[in-house]
Amino acid sequence: MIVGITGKTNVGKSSFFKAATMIDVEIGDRRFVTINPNIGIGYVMVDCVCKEFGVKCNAQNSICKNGKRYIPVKLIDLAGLIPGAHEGKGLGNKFLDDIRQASAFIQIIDCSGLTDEEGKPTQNYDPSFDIEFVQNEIDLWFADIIKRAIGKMGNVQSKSEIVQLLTEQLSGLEISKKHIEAALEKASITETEKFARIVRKISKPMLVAANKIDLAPSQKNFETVKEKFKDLIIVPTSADYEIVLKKAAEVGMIEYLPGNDFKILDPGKIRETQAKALEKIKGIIAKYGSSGVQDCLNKAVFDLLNYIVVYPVEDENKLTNKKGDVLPDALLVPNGTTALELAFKIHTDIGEKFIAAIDARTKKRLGKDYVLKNNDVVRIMIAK
Ligand SMILES: Nc1nc2c(ncn2[C@@H]2O[C@H](COP(=O)(O)OP(=O)(O)OP(=O)(O)O)[C@@H](O)[C@H]2O)c(=O)[nH]1
Ligand SMILES: [Mg+2]
Repeated sequence: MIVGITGKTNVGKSSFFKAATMIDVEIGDRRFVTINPNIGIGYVMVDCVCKEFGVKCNAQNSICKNGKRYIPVKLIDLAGLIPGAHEGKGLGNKFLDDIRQASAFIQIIDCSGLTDEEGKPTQNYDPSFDIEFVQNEIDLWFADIIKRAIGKMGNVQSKSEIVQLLTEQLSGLEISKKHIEAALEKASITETEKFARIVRKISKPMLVAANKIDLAPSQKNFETVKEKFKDLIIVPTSADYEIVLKKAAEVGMIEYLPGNDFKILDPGKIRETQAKALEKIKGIIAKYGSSGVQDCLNKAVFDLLNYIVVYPVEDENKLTNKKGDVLPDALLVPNGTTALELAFKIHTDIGEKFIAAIDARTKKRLGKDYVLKNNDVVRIMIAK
């Protein structure tokens, strides 16, 4: 699963990426700074089950801090778009090719309205337009690919053949048979653009990060955008503030767990300019709950993609792996994953030797078709 960070040029995509991954990528107040995509690891945050079980974790594949589990998610920071990108304008098609791998998008908008549709400085610009044009560019690019795929299909008639051939042709776009079947319920392939739009929405859902929320005009625009796009998840963010907070935490100036408020550790040691900057950030957190970056990642994985968290262990009583690490791994799996599918996800060998799973809470035996629930802690029993 890869979450793509997309949007118009000069809106803060790379800043958001840096805020989420702390990888020092190039950021600049001009257009088309990013050309080749940046790939890195961000984290979703959940309440760890360690609290409920009253144990102390030795997290291995993830991080557990103060009862919060931070689970890795791959992120890709993409080159910026302008209207006409699908026809090659700006960085155009090259960019669009890089989005193939994304399973969901976080579309960053500049909520301040201080950049125009091409990412140049302006005033009083309506960021709603960006939400529309960016989706549109991606959908039109999808439509082009689907048109080409249909062209190659020749004279097929039956629905199952259409599904089969489209699945083959579009597999490189991370579009599955299920996605195609669901889209065909709503549109036929003769209405290519409509079909493309639907299949994109199903296969690569999108939420919006209303970024630069720290700038004064953003607050009014945020309300307008929310009102206009009631069917979209829209999260106010300040990528800039999140970077500042993570850096301040790194040097020990503040205590900060991403997604939460922060605490100044030694107010006597802080310079006045720093105190003022932190105070401004406090104001935004008071108003919106957080810097929003963590919230976006969580919503992308849990709301758009509908994933859940499960904790496989090798000893259901001690909740450990073979080495004795307590609750070592927190895995993200799609809602609907069965015990057997989890076993295969851990290792093909474990899948092949699967006998049953044991629920660590109830100690009950779970069959191969048991559908996992969020926060399940399970041991997989395998044949010797
Ligand atoms: N005030 C404010 N400025 C921000 C925020 N996020 C990004 N910026 C600024 O916006 C400008 C563009 O940031 P980038 O992260 O390079 O934007 P981008 O979308 O990756 O741009 P391209 O790669 O050129 O398409 C920089 O000057 C950033 O400092 C934010 O949350 N608040
Ligand atoms: Mg960039």
